[in-house]
Amino acid sequence: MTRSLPLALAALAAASLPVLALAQAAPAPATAPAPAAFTLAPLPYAADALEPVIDAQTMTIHHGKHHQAYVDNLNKAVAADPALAGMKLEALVARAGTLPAAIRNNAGGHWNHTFFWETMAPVDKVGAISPALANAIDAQFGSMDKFKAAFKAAGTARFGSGWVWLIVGEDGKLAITSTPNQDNPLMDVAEVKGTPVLGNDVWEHAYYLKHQNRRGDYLDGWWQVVDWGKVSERYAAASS
Ligand code: MN3
Repeated sequence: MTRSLPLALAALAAASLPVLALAQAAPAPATAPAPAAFTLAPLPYAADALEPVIDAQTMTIHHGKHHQAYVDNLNKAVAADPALAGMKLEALVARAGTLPAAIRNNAGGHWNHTFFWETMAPVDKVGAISPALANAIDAQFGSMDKFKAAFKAAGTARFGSGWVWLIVGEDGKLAITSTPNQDNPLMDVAEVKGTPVLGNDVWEHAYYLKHQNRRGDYLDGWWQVVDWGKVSERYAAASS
């Protein structure tokens, strides 16, 4: 006697066999390879648009080689661990300390550089700072000049490679902080956590072709291409 399909399924379930096995018995449809989880967005301006503050060759190598490598290596690291499939970049960054170093470094590298490109604009296109952010900087640091001096001090004091940040801390106040390598203040491992509103890359690859060892010169000139309009938008979102 031939059993009906529902009965056969019930028998399979009763035997604790995975019902999925039935579906897998059918020929799998031909599918294209899954698209890479993460992709490199084009620069939001031409590679020479930040000249003379950041030279075109530095921009081209920094975006097309360094940032591309973080994206490629992040995709490889995620593909090697099925538990991470489909996770958003922000989720990987938030739990970086619990994940392999390849994820921490390359997810951080991808997030940080995307944030960095969007922090800047050509000198004649940077937006104005909002009164709310200008007032908060004055209240926290004394003045814009004092803030810039403290930001430069944190950037030059970072030993080796890393980043210097202006964040809205967990107390809602502005703070300057610095992270090593490709860590950032959103990571569970950050010494000082918060929401970045401004960040500068102090890896040598960000400035060496133009400034060689003079990181301070790079940090001084960089203010000319900081898009305070964008930074103010982030501040409004982080402090609302
Ligand atoms: Mn970099």
